[in-house]
Amino acid sequence: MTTRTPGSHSVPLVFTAEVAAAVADGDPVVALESNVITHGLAYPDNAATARKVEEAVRAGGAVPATIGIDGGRILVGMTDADIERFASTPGIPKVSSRDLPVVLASGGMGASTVASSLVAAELAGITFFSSAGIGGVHRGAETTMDISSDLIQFTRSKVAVVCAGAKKILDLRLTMEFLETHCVPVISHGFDDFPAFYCRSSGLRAPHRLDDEALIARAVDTHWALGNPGGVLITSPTREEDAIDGDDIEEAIAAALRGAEADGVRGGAVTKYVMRAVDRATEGRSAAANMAVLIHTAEVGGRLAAAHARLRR
Ligand code: PSU
Ligand code: MN
Repeated sequence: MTTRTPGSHSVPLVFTAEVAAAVADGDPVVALESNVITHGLAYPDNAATARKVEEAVRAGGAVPATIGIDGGRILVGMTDADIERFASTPGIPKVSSRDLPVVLASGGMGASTVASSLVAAELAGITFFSSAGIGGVHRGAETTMDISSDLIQFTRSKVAVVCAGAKKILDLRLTMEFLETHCVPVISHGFDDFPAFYCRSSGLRAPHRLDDEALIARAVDTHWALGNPGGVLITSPTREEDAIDGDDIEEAIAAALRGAEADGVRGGAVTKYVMRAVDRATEGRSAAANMAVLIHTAEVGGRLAAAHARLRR
């Protein structure tokens, strides 16, 4: 299937039959990124996790559509063989929004970040996306200017984003400020604070709390009815029993950031470097929490997409 965009260049989208049918019927669909598969975890844990995340979206009541770039086309929904290939092929590049045109024109495989997955979801007619941890404003951004394009993409793609906040490796206070400045609504689902991935709280109060899923779905629609071009960020904290205490990992994060600086790691490589270093420092304790938050977020994404689809029935 191919969509036409202004300028008449076509962006080839390849839907799985299930996702195509769900989109056509107005059934709930949740888009998922693939960078977390290729860069977040090692094989074969990444393949197993990607499958569990898809199952969690289904448990929430929606159809999962994992996004990836393959041979100059955007995959909208992956088959099991696709997931296996993305999980086990070394060296698949991380593709954010600005990389999309180049990677699509050149062919080859690419792993979609939150930002590029949102571009794909909007083209595909999918209104919900879920990922446990979004990119944000990095610590030290006042000198490095390292701000994830995920945040910019929220202002451009009409897709609701469900997440468990962002990791504490970032500057979450500046991340919240950035979202406010750029008019991105942030709704915390059933919790007072903005969460921090596998830590339940970032220590920052969320600007809005809504506990009712139908109400959240209405707020998303109202954002678009107001003529806004972008999305809404909806956060849900990981479950209490799966969470890691924020103070416990602060030291590991600080050490990892010093390591990145000392090793001259810059730009897009910082996120992966720091995440891996924190995982090592917490001796795999974060790995279980990591898996739990990915699954939790996917299920909440499925439920919210289903609540949103019910508004139209
Ligand atoms: N945050 C996480 N885990 C991740 C990422 C972010 O807790 O794996 C990944 C996502 O794919 C996100 C990307 O879209 O990193 C952001 O990278 P950058 O900061 O380079 O924009
Ligand atoms: Mn960056």
